[in-house]
Amino acid sequence: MTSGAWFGSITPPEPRRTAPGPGRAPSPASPTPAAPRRPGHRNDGDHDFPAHPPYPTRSLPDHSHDGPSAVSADARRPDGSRRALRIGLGGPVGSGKTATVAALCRALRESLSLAVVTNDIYTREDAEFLLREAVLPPERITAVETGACPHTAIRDDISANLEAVEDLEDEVGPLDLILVESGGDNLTATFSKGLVDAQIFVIDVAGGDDIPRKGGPGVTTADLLVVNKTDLAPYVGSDLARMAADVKAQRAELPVVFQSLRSEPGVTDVADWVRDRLAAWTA
Ligand SMILES: Nc1nc2c(ncn2[C@@H]2O[C@H](COP(=O)(O)OP(=O)(O)OP(=O)(O)O)[C@@H](O)[C@H]2O)c(=O)[nH]1
Ligand SMILES: [Mg+2]
Repeated sequence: MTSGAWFGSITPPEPRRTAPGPGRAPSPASPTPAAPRRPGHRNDGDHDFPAHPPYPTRSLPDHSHDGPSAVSADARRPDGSRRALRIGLGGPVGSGKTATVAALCRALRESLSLAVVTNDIYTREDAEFLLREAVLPPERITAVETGACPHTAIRDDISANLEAVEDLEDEVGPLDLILVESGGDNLTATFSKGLVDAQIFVIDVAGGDDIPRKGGPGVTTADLLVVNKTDLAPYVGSDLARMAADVKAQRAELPVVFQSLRSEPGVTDVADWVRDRLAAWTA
């Protein structure tokens, strides 16, 4: 492994974009008149919905890309050298992905050479946060503006993210590890195996202690599930024991970390997991 020095000046590079996105929608000059409500479908607190189930349920196609058709990213660079291990962090909006990335950078930057790609829909907020926090030198942090649903850029058209990780490795030199943070998305969002070698799915206790039970490919199949913000559990009435039992039922032996980044040991368990993955990658 190589070791990485780090410094802190902020000179943000230009963000990359995926295929031309819709851009930020202009604010309407006046509010759009509300569409007339259909009888029996009011959403004004006076619920008079018909008895369930008034609608058919059906399974939609599986977009998790975990099946045999998923491609594996080439582990070698064009010159034959081994490329960096790529780990994706996905999960709902505000669950603590950027905070986890920042904490991982602080925990690993002295012993590893690492870099980060962030994804935001219309901005580069997360990259700017990491730059402000000086978690890595600026040239090791780059942003992708997805301009569309975040899962599109990490699962369906991964070209902008692939270009970002490859450019980082070309420009910064040999890297041990690249963290790719997805924009916040829903429980179905997963990374293409053509983009990352392993994925961490970050949920938090404030999103509801029923989230693990609701499943979805992030919760059930991510290589590591992180249940973040455990410090908030008493304040939002989340039952951590119940969450742990639901996680066990959904993931069997796949690993899970319950963490709070507001107290010790913080990101230590996740950092250890990353080190283990890297050891397996370089073995
Ligand atoms: N109390 C508490 N707050 C946390 C913890 N981790 C993160 N936060 C806070 O939660 C908020 C959202 O964290 P982010 O890291 O920006 O979340 P994110 O998943 O990157 O959000 P998006 O990129 O917008 O989807 C911030 O105010 C963090 O400081 C934690 O363990 N405990
Ligand atoms: Mg973020």
